[in-house]
Formats: sequence, structure tokens, C-alpha cells
Amino acid sequence: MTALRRHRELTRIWASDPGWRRPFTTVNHTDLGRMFLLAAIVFFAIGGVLAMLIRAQLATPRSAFMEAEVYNQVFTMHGTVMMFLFAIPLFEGLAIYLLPKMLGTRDLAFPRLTAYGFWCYAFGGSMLILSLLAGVAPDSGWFMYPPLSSVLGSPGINPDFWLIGITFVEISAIGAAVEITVSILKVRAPGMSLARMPIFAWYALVTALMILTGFPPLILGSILLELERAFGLPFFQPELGGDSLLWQHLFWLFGHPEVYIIFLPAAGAISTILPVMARTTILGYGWVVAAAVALGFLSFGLWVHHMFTTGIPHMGLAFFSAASTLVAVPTAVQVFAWIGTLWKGRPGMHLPMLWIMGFFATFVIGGLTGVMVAIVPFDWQAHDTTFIVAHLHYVLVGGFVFPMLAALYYWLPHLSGRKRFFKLGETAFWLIFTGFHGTFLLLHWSGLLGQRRRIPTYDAGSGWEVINLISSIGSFVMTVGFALVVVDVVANMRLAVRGQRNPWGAGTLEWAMPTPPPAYNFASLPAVAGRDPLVDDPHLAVRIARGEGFLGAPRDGRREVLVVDTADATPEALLVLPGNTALPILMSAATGLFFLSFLAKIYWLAPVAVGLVAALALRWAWSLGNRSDQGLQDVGRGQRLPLAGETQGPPAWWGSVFLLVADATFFGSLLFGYAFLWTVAPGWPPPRYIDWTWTVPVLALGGAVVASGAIRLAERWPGPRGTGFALSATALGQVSVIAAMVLLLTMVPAPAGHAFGATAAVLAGYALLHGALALLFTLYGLARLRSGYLSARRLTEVRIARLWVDYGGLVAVAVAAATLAPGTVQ
Ligand code: HEM
Ligand SMILES: [Cu+2]
Repeated sequence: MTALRRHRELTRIWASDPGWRRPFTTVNHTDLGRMFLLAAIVFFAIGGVLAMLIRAQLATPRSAFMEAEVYNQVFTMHGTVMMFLFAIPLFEGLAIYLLPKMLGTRDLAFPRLTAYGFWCYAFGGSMLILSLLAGVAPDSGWFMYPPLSSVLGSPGINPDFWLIGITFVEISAIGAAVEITVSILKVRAPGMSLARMPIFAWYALVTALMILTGFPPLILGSILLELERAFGLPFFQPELGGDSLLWQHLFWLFGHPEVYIIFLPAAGAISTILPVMARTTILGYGWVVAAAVALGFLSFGLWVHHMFTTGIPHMGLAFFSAASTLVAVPTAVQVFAWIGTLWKGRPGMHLPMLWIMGFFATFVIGGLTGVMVAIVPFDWQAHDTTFIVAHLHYVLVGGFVFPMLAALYYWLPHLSGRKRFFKLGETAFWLIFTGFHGTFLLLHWSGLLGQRRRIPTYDAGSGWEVINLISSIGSFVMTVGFALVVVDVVANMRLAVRGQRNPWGAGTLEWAMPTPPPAYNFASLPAVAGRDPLVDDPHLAVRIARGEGFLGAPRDGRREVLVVDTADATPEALLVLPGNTALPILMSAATGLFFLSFLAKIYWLAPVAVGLVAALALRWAWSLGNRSDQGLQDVGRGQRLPLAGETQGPPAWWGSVFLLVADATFFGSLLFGYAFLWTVAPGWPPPRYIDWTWTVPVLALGGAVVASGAIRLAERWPGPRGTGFALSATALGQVSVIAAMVLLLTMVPAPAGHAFGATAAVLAGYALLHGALALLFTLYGLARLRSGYLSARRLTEVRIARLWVDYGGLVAVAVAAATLAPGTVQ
């Protein structure tokens, strides 16, 4: 087959639908990555306009530009938009666009999930922006502390938009994180062992795992606060056994890791770009990876440093203060690796490099003020002043926006296929860089002079006037710079001349394809033998196009990629990916309907929406798999592999595993909250606990044991009838678990009366939901068996069901123990 015919054939297979349908039905990671990036940039512009409004208001004392109520909405939405709708999605977009290309493959593991995540993000984000346009935007600060955000402090609908909209958006973050994790671990080019992985993939992996364990506490907190606001369950009300500090713990359990979730991708971009700019390889690859992993772990032990002023015991203060300063160590390892890389290379001052220099200058200051506020007595002074505003922008803008601008200019030739011609970028750099420091440097000082953050105005004669005027002028200069970047990028995307492939002389695989990239990325998948395949073999791109790699012979219109062993990347299986479909956008619309029903308090709509989602999910899942064993398939280079669905651990199974990791973190946070209230909150013990009964634990434990045992039997494939029998037994066990949880729910004392009843109800509800899910998975397995989709080799559905059955049983038993224990101890 000639290279041209191969190109045509693969394009026909992988291309998105033509015309207006393209964005709505595409499941292609290049398209969706671009859509994510574009949406994130639009939200950045919105957040930027809000920032300009803030600076306009604060430019002069006694300003009448905005009323206090409006100001509250504006700064809350600025923080919210920047953190949730810009920073995280920009990482997701970059990872979705880049990862398959860097990993030497054609798409991510779950293309339809990518699309579903995008639409959840787009719909949820639009909900928040609509609230702003309607003048009812959230106004209690981006971290939504109750009681300010509870019904007492905010009786209006404003906080509901935040709680519901952000939860909707976070679905997309969890989805993307599962996708990114599984793709990095299982869908790479053959031969790309973990130690040969591009460094960006390591950072993306750590970030994705942090999203999986960092976001669930926030989702839990949002659900609890929304339950309190809508139905009066008093999780955060001290008079009724709640505690508003519980929110702060849950929020910062998410919020501090969030800072690293934002910083790590930026560091990943730097570790990728810097060596190329310095015409060398990164110094201490292993150390840098270890530092990234260490940062990931450490950042979960630090959340309390956002709560130094809330009356934490002294031992706790000392511990969290020490741990917070400890973070400087892995950060320093990274910074020294970068400096060493510059040292051993021959750095060229291209525009991406200029941005990296800007990052260094800014981020180091942010890191230093970070160490300052990690010291408890200093924080007691600086807390809630503009010192913190300055610190957090040095870290977020210096540590994220600047590196992302470096990334933008580094990968721009890849996105556009053109050579940069309009050099507005350098001017823009200087405007943004000076504008940034003009805006924020002096705010450190005004903070020390006592200017509090979030104040709508201040008096003349406070001594802060000059600083604030300078700051506002600086932000104006910065905005002009950002506008120039947009003009520059658009001009270069549309008008510049075609450029050559791999203009920077990089070694990673994303440059081994024509630019802008074809729908299928690689005409054949390269076999990788080193960390910089393009340096090792300058003719790699040609050989890939000639079909000398794997899967160079397109067949049956199937979208094919390879699944590899996690550690050493030997090929394991052939994975066939789904094609274009509108299912993701429909399912996301149905999910949105569910959230809207709560926002509008039309509760009968919620079960309708759940039904719709379930029906669509069924269609989604049913379309996968085969009704007969396919046996070994030719994958090129003389190798034959089974289909992923005929192996033990296909990507779908791994996807469930990592989804369960997030789910278990959610449950763990719930148990933590329960223990926290029980031991710390005032107003305990409650008027009534649950009386001990044998029925609940016996039904739960018995059902769980039967279900888990039976599904193991089903997995051993005693034949179609035997498996059918075993799955039916599993379902029966599951019914017993569900019955136990329903019974438990009826025994819970009035949830609106005390936080104990409220928490017990949520725990039982959670276990009930997981019992139902496990039952659904089991029944689905039965239906698949009846229709001939299962065989001794094709057991993926049963294996996935087993994960959920085991988890559901475990949760039910834990919930029964946790809710019945206090009454028994008493
Ligand atoms: C682009 C230029 C930016 C400017 C001029 C700017 C300006 C400001 C100002 C003046 C405040 C303080 C509001 C107050 O205390 O009354 C603020 C708050 C904040 N900013 Fe920015 N900002 C910018 C970019 C960003 C970015 C990129 C992020 C995050 C990625 C961010 C995140 C935040 C957060 C989280 C707050 C706290 C909001 C709150 O108090 O609830 N900002 N910003
Ligand atoms: Cu922190």
C-alpha cells in the first residue's frame, strides 16, 4: 500500500463528521483537545474581564463604580472561573490534545468519555456564566464558606449555582482523569516503557491521580451543602450537631492539592520545553519524576495551612506548618534540575524560553511568600489581606499562566502547521510581564499595611491609594498584552506561511507527524527504543508514513490502537475504538437536566433525568464487544494479538478501577466527615441514635458474601448456563444488600433534626445507590450473556461487575457498622 493510499484510507476511518455536525459528534482527541483549549481560553477572557472590573473598582478610594453586592459576585466569579473553568480544563485540553501524540498512539482509551467530559464542562460552565448575566451569581467567595453560603447567609439561589454548576463541571474532570490515567498506563507505543515515557506524561499521570483523589472531597462538600440548603440537613449548623469547619476541611482537602493540580502540568510543560530550547536532554529525569510524585503525595498533608486562624490545636499547627515548608524540597529539586539543564545545554532565546524565564522570576517570589505564610505567626498577620492576593497570583499566574504561554508558543507550529511570522508575541511578553508585576508586587505591601482582601472599597487617607492606583494601571497594561497574544495567535494560525515539520528539533513523538496533525496521528505506530525517538532516528517520520510500524494496514473501517503492558510496554492486545456519535452530548444534556432539576427545585424531574442517563448509558455500553470469539489478529511486524475484550485486563476494566479509586475517596471523605462531627462538633450526642438490630448487618453481610462469592463463580465460566445461574445468585445477594440499606434508612432518626441523622441518611443512601449500581451491572451481565456477548474468553462485563459488586458489599457492611455503632456503644 502506498503512503498516500494509506493516508486516504486512515483519514476515512478516523475523520470526524464533516460540516456543522463535526463538533457535536466528534470523539477524536485532536478535535476535542482543541475544543477544550478554546473553551478554557474563552473562560480565561471572561475571568480576565471580571478581574478588570475588580481593579477598576479598587483603583480609587470610595469608588462608586460597583455596589458591594455586585462586587461580591464579581470577585467570587473571578476566582471560580479562573480555578474551575480555566486552569483545570486548560490542563485537560492540553493533555487530551498532546498525550496520544506523545505516547505514539492514535487516540485516548475512551474517546466517547472525552466528548462527554467536554460537554459536561461546557454546559456546567455556561450555567455559571448565565447566573452572572442574570445577576444572581455566587457571591460568598470562591471557597464558599458556610454560614455565609448557607441559607442563613445567602437565602437566594446564588450559592446553588456554584454548588450544582461546579459539581457538574467536576464530572468532566473526573472523567478526563480516568481517561488520562488509563491511556498513559495502557495505550502507548510498543517499547515505550515507563522509563522511556516523555516527561510530560509523568506529570500528567500524577496530576490525573491527584484529580481522582483530590476532587471527591469537594464534590462531597458541595452535595452536603446543597442538601443542607435544599432540605435542611444540618451538616454545617452547630446548633444541630453540625460544624461549619467541616466544610473548610473538605474544601481544603481538595483546595490545596488543587494548587498542585494546577502547577504540575505547568511544570510538565517546562520540563518538556526547556531541554529542547537548551538543545539538550533534561538533567536527572528520574529525580524530576520522583519530585513530581513526592509533590503529589505531600500536597495531601497540607490542607490545614489554609485554616491556621480557625483554632486548630497547637500540635496540629506545628505539624502542618512543618509539612508546608517541607514542600519546598521537591520543588527545589525540580528547579535545580531545570537550572542544571540550562547549564549543560546551549539555550536559545526563543519566545517559549522568554516565557520560561518570566516564570522563573515570578514563581520564585511566589514560592518565597508561600514559605512566609506557611509560618503560623506570620500567617495570623497576613491572613485575608492583599498579601495573600499577591502571593496566590504570583503562584497561579507565574506558575501556571506563564508556562502555559510558553506551551502555547511552543506547540503553536504543531496546531497550525505554520511558521510563526507575526512577532507581536515578544511585545506581548513585555507588556504582560511588567503589567503583572505592576499589578501585584505592591499588593504585598498594602497587605502588610492592613488592606483586607474582598473589600469593595476603602477610605481616602488609608495610605493604600497610590498602591491601588498603580495596581490597576498595571492590570490594564497586562490586559493589553493578553489581547496582543490573541491577535498574534490568530494571525499566525490563519496567515503565516507553512512551516517545516519539527521546527524546534525536539525528540518526542508528537513531532513525528505532519502538522496540523491528521485525524489518525500516525500512519503506523512506531516501535520505541529510547526516550527521544526522533533524535535516535531522524527518519522516523518517513518510516511511520511508509507503514513500517504497527497497524500500518487499515482494515474493515475499524479505529485500531494497541494496548501494552504497563511497565515495559510489550504489546498485549488490539483495541478497537468507537466512531463518531452524538451519544456523549445527549448524555451530557440528560445529566444537565438532572442538575437543573435541583437548581429549579423541580424534584420530580430528577428521576426522569436519571432514567434518561441510564437508558443512554445502556445504549452506549451495548454497542461494544462481539458475539463471537475473534481470535488472534495481525497487528503488523509479524505479530498477532487478541482483541482487548478477549484479555484479562482490558482498558475498560482499568477505567472502572480508577473510577472506583475516586469513588472510594468520596466515601472515605464521608466517613471522615462523620467521625469529625462525632468527635469535634458541639451538640453531640444527638437526642437519639439508631437502636441496635441484627437484621441490618446480617442482611448486608450475608448478601455481600453471597454476591461476591457467586460472581467469582460466574467469572470462571462454568458454561453459559452455569454463568447465568451464578449471575442470578449474585443478583439475589445484591437484593439482600439493598433490602438491608432500605431498612437502615427507615430506622434513621429525622435527618433534619440533627447532623447524626443527616449523616446516617447520606451514608445509607450512598450504600443503597452502590447496591443498586452493583445490581444493575449484574443484570447487565445477564442480558449480555443472553444475547451471546459473553464466552469463556469474553468476560469483561462480568469482571467489571465483580469490581462493583465487591465494592458495593464492602460499603454496605461498613455503613451498617458505622451507623449502628454509636447506639450500641452508648
Ligand atoms: C489575569 C490577571 C488577573 C488579575 C488582574 C487578577 C486580579 C485579582 C484581584 C484584584 C483579586 C482580589 C479580589 C479581592 O480580594 O477583592 C483576585 C482574586 C483572585 N484571583 Fe485573580 N487575577 C488575575 C488572574 C488570576 C488567575 C489566572 C487565577 C487562577 C488561575 C486567579 C485566581 C484568583 C482567586 C482564586 C482569587 C480569590 C477570589 C476570592 O477571594 O474569592 N486570578 N484576582
Ligand atoms: Cu495550600
